[in-house]
Amino acid sequence: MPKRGAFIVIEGLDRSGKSTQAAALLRRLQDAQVSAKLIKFPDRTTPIGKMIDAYLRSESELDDRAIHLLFSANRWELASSIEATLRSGETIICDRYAFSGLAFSASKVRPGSQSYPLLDYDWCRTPDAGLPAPDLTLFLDVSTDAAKARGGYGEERYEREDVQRRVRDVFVRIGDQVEAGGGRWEVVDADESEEAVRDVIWDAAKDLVKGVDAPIEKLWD
Ligand code: Z5A
Ligand code: MG
Repeated sequence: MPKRGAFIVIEGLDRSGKSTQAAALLRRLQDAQVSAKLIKFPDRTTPIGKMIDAYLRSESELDDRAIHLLFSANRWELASSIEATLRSGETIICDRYAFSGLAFSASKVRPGSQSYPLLDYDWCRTPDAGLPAPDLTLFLDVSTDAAKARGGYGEERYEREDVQRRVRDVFVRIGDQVEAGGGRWEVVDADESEEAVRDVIWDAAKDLVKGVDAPIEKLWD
């Protein structure tokens, strides 16, 4: 039976270099004649994505549960096309996925509190259960100082130091849970130069992109 494509997710904090590295990995795969495409969440082009975009730019206000479900719906819009692409033998590089959804929502705190969660972690996880599960997630771990020194930090809703710190804590919890469930979660030091990060990512992905024999797993199954 022919192998299917690999599903590779790049996650991380704000300005950790996800989009830069996702594009670099795509170029490298194309140079190596590997059939691959790049997708990104949120996909701000769909009707749901446009609502998300307005929220992130603080042009609209939405209930915290409602925006969480919209982010998830934005992934479900593409779920069957992700599966079809992988089955056709094409590899997918995905710039942010359900783990961002969980990390950003579950790190929200109640007004006036620094630590009391607004939304329950398991409640936040549930809407994405059953989506195609990644074969590999690369978590780009960046320090606040390095992120702040990079362009564009602070322009959107969640780009604040206290928020990013809490988000990182939830990402660590998610990584542990992914690994406990048999998934692959690799932490990459994203304070390093663009080239150094590129090499680490290639090392982690190079065998996988030759094709995958195993069936597509379901997230949080
Ligand atoms: N969000 C959510 O709440 N729920 C969800 O379900 C999902 C997302 C999917 C928008 O995401 C927000 O949505 C995000 C999470 C939330 N909020 N926050 N924070 P987005 O993906 O659209 O955000 P973005 O605008 O693409 O920013 P970003 O992803 O945070 O940036 P990045 O992709 O990680 O970084 P970059 O664009 O590749 O690089 C940033 C700059 O740094 C750029 O000038 C690069 O040239 C430079 N760079 C990159 N790598 C390096 C290294 N290694 N050294 C030095 N400079 C570098
Ligand atoms: Mg990006």
